Amino acid sequence: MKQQQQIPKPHQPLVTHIFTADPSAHVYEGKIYIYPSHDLDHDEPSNDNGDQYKMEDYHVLSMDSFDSPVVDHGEALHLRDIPWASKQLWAPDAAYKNNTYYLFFPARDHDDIFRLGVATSESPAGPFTPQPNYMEGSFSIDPAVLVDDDNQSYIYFGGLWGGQLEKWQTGSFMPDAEGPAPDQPALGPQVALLSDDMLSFQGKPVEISIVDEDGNPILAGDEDRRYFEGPWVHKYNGYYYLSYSTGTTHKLVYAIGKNPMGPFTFKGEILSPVIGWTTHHSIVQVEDKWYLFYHDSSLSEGVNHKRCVKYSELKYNEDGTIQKINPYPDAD
Ligand code: FUB
Repeated sequence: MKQQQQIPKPHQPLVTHIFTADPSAHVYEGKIYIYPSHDLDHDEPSNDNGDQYKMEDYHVLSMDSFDSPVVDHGEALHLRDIPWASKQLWAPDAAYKNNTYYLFFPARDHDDIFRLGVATSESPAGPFTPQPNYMEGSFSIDPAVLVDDDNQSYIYFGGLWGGQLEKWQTGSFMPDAEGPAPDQPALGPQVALLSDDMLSFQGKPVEISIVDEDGNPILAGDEDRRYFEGPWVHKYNGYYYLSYSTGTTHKLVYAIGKNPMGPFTFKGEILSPVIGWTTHHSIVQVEDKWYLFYHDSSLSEGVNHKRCVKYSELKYNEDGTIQKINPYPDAD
């Protein structure tokens, strides 16, 4: 059911009537649409596998502008309607092409393996109709889709630990596989070309390389810079910006490249750690300004799996680097 909420303020929860996380923001039909995860309100224990993130559905949020109330468009897709999925509808993203809105999402299949699915709608607010099977060749979590200026679409994905990325290093699912040693190159996110109809991978996904200023790969032990989860790619001044979460060090960071498939050169931090363990974001241009959408656990006073989505303006320096954002400016 559609519900109107308050006018949002920067660095404050967009909505407070449900717990939300992992916001993917886009401008569609002249409005700002946000595709978050919907955290369930429960008090079960947490673990490193992320079992506490038990999400079962998606709600789409929108606002006409940053001076307008947020609208919750109600349930846009539910686990019960996805034949291949068994649990955990984690961080989604949306894309528009072919006069159709696509919702890309991860979930565990009936073998408990994370896969990526896609659902379609005629409206950016949904409801979305899922494809009967997961995307062939997909694995892990956190899909983010870039429709490039030439109309080629790319899907970025992957997350460590509960997101199972370590388990796919051989190309098959190895349930006991661990990540690289600290002095070895870190695992990067994966990228695949999407087919013209956006419903399948075009070829096999490849791993993205993230390097330092000298061209050396970021190492697995470099937890302030190495990729953990939550990829997002946007374009600014002709460059591709890959931003992501560092997980264990709780930062949002970014790297820049000339090619959407990488390599990307590490540049710096976008957002300092927030209240709660996870940090996850998207970056979107609205008219002539840029915005970061992110989440923290302030609405539940720090419960990791009861999060709330927020926004902040994002500014670039003249050299194209991003100015680091303090998520709690009012506390200074
Ligand atoms: O919301 C569940 C998981 O937590 C997401 O998929 C990750 O990016 C992290 O935010």
